[in-house]
Amino acid sequence: MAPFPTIHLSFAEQAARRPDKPLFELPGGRSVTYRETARTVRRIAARLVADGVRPGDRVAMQVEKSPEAIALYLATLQVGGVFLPLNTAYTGAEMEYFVQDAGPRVLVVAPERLADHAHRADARLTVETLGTSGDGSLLDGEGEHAQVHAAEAGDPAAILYTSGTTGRSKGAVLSHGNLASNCAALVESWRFTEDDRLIHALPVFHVHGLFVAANMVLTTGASMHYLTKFDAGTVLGLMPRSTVLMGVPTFYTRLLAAEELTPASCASMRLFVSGSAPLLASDHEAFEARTGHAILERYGMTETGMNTTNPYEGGPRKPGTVGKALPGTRVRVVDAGTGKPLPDGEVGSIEVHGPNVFTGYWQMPEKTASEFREDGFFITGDLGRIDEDGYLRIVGRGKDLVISGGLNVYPKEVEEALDAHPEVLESAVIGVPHPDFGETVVAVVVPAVAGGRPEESELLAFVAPALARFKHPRAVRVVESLPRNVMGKVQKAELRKRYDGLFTGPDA
Ligand code: MCA
Ligand code: AMP
Repeated sequence: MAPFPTIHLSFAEQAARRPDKPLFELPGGRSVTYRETARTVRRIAARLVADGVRPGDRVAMQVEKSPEAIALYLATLQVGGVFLPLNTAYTGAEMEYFVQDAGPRVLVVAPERLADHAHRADARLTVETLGTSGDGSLLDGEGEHAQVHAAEAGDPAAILYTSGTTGRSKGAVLSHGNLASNCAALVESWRFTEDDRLIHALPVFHVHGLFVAANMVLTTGASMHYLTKFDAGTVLGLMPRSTVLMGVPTFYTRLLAAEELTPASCASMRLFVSGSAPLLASDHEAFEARTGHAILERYGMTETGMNTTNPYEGGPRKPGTVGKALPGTRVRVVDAGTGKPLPDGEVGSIEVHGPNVFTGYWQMPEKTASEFREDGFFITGDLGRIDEDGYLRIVGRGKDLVISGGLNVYPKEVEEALDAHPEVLESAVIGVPHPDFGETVVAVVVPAVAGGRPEESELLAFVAPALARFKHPRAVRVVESLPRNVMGKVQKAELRKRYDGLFTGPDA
């Protein structure tokens, strides 16, 4: 029987077919071919095996974006390991939790952060380094490991942590089947081919940059302009040599602010994709008016990969909607209480089913069970309705979550950090509209002593060691008390209304 076509195998097939084709096009004109990447993958695989990685072992990575980081991902899949990418913004306290919880066999960090992590090394964990210029202990050896672990569709391929609305972060375990099937559905839906040249300006430690953007390139034999971060000027400069851009809404807000965005600058582009957070209908319309391109909006989640997409062809890309289910995936809107499907047009809980849906939360069987219906549908926590054309519209979130520039911030985590300050009695953290990040984090704080005035700078310095920078409140407001309903629950909707114009109103 033929082995299951994992992302690694599909990449290896492309590398054999077009060894001299550039896979990564880097700033400054350097490129890295499929052959070179395949060799780096085999070298890293040899190192991982020497470090004791066996099928099912976790390989954690917290490094800056580089071609070698992608090679590490592929090498982990090759040897049957479970890839665990971590945001470079995570602090020591956050890293401590992930390493303890996931128990990786290998932790790969940036050379300059080795001192922060060296103490973790013991008989069960090897700490390796990987820099951005081909440096680091991971690349010390010249030996290559050619053997490929024959993974089954249901075997774990990756763990991605998503914060929880209560308590600890949960590791979403994604299988080889999840990654491969979702990638194939996107390649088909967006007509992605070897002729595409993708502008890759997303981080590679989340689903969007790794399992959507990079996987599609790796498995089709396409090329990517591989940027360490998003910069509107750089992206505009690359567009005449590119065909596709995938980004979060902030990319498009920033591109719209640039005069150079014209039909001529987009002449060779065939597709602009947006996701991870709601794209303003006004930005969608403005982009089309400026360039002639209707941005294609799609909807996904860490636990499910991509669920729905607006059409590539055969129908309009409707502003404010996320389109229809991808091939093989089913999406429904139900009454959150009873789980019964609702008629089109009514707002309810969005649920999904399909080969894209994850296998469960790492070592949390009860939490996993509580997020699935008996018939196997996953409860996303998003609220939506199906419109008159059968397109899904996301109208809100059942979960308490802020999405800032495409990055998720769970208010509970920020509130716990603030509440630990001696001058704080309690806090409520909310998301308010922001012109650049879509939404941003605002903290509303009640002082421990009536009339007290905890300093904003002091509170921000206090939470800094516990929270990655993107989770920090962009404003702190001190109030006498928080608005509560009769049940004593803090009314965040009321707070959101009160501070709605903080960054976008007339006084912003
Ligand atoms: C950077 N900062 C942020 C964010 N990013 N603060 C809040 N929210 C953010 N998203 C901080 C920086 O640390 C810096 O702090 C300050 O804000 C300004 O940084 P700037 O240079 O403007 O930021 P940037 O480097 O240009 O980054 C903005 C960005 C980036 C391009 C929007 O955050 C980004 O690439 N986001 C994409 C994230 C992503 O891939 N999400 C997909 C998750 P200081 O003031 O101290 O200097 S996957 C997902 O959601 C699902 C599955 C899906 O559907 O895709
Ligand atoms: P995460 O699991 O961190 O990747 O975040 C997933 C969440 O991002 C989803 O549950 C949605 O709330 C949100 N999301 C992703 N794509 C979109 C979109 N196109 N429109 C609105 N929300 C989105």
